[in-house]
Amino acid sequence: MQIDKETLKKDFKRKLTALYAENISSASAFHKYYAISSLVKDYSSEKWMNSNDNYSNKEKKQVYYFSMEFLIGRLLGSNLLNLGIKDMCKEALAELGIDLDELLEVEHDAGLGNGGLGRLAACFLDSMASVGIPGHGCGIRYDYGLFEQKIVNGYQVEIPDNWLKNGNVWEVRREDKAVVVKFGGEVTPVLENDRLSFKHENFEAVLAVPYDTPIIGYKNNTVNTLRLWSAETIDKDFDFDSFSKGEYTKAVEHKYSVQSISQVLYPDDTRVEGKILRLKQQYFFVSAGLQSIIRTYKKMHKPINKLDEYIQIQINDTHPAVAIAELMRILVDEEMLEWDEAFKITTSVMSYTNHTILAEALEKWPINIFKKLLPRIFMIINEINERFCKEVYAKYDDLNIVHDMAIICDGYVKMAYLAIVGSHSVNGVAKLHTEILKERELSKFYNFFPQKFNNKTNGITHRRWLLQSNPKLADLITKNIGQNWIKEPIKLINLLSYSKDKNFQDKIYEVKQANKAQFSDYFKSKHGVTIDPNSIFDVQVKRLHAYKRQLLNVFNILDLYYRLKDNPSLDIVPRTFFFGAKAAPGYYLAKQTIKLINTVADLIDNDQAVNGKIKVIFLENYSVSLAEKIIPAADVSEQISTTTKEASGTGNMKLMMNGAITIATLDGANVEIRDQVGDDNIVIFGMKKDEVMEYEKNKSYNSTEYYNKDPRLKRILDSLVNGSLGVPTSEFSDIHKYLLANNDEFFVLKDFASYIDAQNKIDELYKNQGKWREMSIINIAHSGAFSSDNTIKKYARDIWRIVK
Ligand code: 26V
Repeated sequence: MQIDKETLKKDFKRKLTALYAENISSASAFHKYYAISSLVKDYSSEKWMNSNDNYSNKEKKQVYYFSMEFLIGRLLGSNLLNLGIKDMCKEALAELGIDLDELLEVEHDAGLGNGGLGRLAACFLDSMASVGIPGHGCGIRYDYGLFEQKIVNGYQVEIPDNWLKNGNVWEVRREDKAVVVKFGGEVTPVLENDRLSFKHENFEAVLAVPYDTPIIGYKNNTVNTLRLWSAETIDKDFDFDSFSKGEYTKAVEHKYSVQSISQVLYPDDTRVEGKILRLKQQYFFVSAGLQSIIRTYKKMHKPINKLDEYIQIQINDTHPAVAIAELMRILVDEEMLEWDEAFKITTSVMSYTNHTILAEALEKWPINIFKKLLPRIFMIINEINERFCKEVYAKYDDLNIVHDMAIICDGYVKMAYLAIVGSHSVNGVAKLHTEILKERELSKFYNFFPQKFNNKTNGITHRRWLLQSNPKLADLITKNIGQNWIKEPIKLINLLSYSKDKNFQDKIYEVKQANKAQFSDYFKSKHGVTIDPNSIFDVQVKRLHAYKRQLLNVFNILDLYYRLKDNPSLDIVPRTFFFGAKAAPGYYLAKQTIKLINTVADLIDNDQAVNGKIKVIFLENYSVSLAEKIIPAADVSEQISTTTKEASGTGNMKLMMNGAITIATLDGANVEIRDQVGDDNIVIFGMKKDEVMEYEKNKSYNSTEYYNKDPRLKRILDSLVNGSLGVPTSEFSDIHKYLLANNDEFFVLKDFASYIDAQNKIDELYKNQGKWREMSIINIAHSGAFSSDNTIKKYARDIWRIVK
């Protein structure tokens, strides 16, 4: 279907009337947003249907990305872009007196994720559709996404994110495709015709209702599906049994207990809390997803033992790892396959991505909780474990190794081990991360299954993170190297020949300045605060975690502040330090760090002596849509995690793609960014991998030594507890204690001096604008290597065995 401006205008007016009985002059911005979005969905529907038909007619291999999180953000802008009708739509609406940009701002972010892992899933969906891979998302339709952050008196306050309040125009509820998921109860083995089967009784049955969202590929007619499951009681409102016995409240209680399964996204992305509800969420969507996949597969009338030739499932971290046991259950209990054959098929279908080595994030479930909630699944994992332990023993003849590798051990079910044993592929998300997994965290498994391990460095969709969020830069690029880079982002490399071109350098500067001015205007109108667009925009945006070391950034700011106080004529380029970060609601140290950032911001704001030289801005409620605003305006990208701790990072790639210069440790994908741009075009500091590992092994670090020998550190740390920051002396005593008495787990003090040097280097480089702009161009030129299109093609080829 070819849509032109006149058609769109007519359709839009009709839609507005059909939906709301309104015309343009009376409709609110939200109604106009909803009407245009509904129209965009209509326009994509035929392509969606055709893609589905095409997949089933041609019996194409389907990929399912199983993830607890999909951090989608807004969809109107990206859908218009991918359908190739954005400019036309903007003009058409303008002719009706409507500003498309205003409508884009009305959309509520779909914030169904915590951070990197969830956003990666969203980038992968966009790339699978755009590259033309039949790949779909499977997850949970949370009623509440990641909390909204408010800053009150410098502290984070969490507000529930009721994102569905005004309806979600993009989704289609498919009640006819609902399935039943069973929890609890008892399982008894019964012998039937010489075969053991398992009778499951007294379980709680929950209805899983799918909501489908179209995932539109970039100008290629492909529309894939994101299927999110919502939990409902089977009889909708109440349990009739209880109701008819006069137990009205019990009936209603049951309804709410079932709905709670898909009510809220867990906001903690590091520390595992053994919450039963989270395990319930995991099994809920995994079981629903698998049941619907198998049902569709069986409609093709293919033999069940060929499942792996048609279905591939990627499990995003260990959260969906119960999928391995659930598929075994379906194959053995329902499809009557023998164990060995079922296991071969299961491992051939499943693959697992690891996203962290932080010990506290490795999921393990207490056996008693697990067994009670998922009795049959537990039996299956037990069987997988026993067989695996036998193999390990046969190979090494060493019970200690068996103990270290057992899936069920010391009272826990270890999800990462299940994921490895039950998959044919285990991948890390950056070269360094994969090496660490192989060498240290999972070395025993690597020795046992070397062929399973591989690296897939993360990526980002350049459509959202450049084309859509930074149109000025995208236009400038196209003007100079043509538009091939849009379909083939690796072609951005052609910008290299312009890196020393004075004229192009000036243009790059103009674009950056325009983006900075635009951000400053936005911020002024929203918060009433003035930001100097001529200052360096120094940006650290990511979740708040000790290992990401926002504290190190704050310490540099305090040091700079003291230097300016001591020497008012210190010659530095004015700088605005931006932080955007949500802390997990129960993560005290992270929340105190937010208070510290805001305290330092106030201290600086209230000091005439440094006004106009430095400023600190805490960006409240950092989210996908806010990222799309700040990243195009950034000059400096802060990627300062303790080396070995950040599995990859993806913000680093987004900022690079938008021309920011990275200040970084050689951690995660920063290493690969350095390899791309070369040492001269990135500023590296801090401890290296081997050094960190050495200190950790020997436990030889002593943070107090650094406090004692560096007067700058002494001054900063003392200021936390001597009242000089303008807050009571007790306010930051726990941060102080964490760094000194508790020995600074992430080496903030150790890396401080080298970080200050690196920051001074940034200042020097910025003063040399010719050099700075050249660096910026070189970074943009190499950023095509980090397009998630490339990443996803590698998953398709190496893991899913799809030839493209
Ligand atoms: C872990 C947990 C632990 C249990 C409680 C809930 C919860 C929720 C999420 C997670 C996952 C944490 C892992 C994670 O987000 N890793 C990040 O993945 C990014 C994409 O691969 C990567 O760029 C980041 O470096 C990595 O920290």
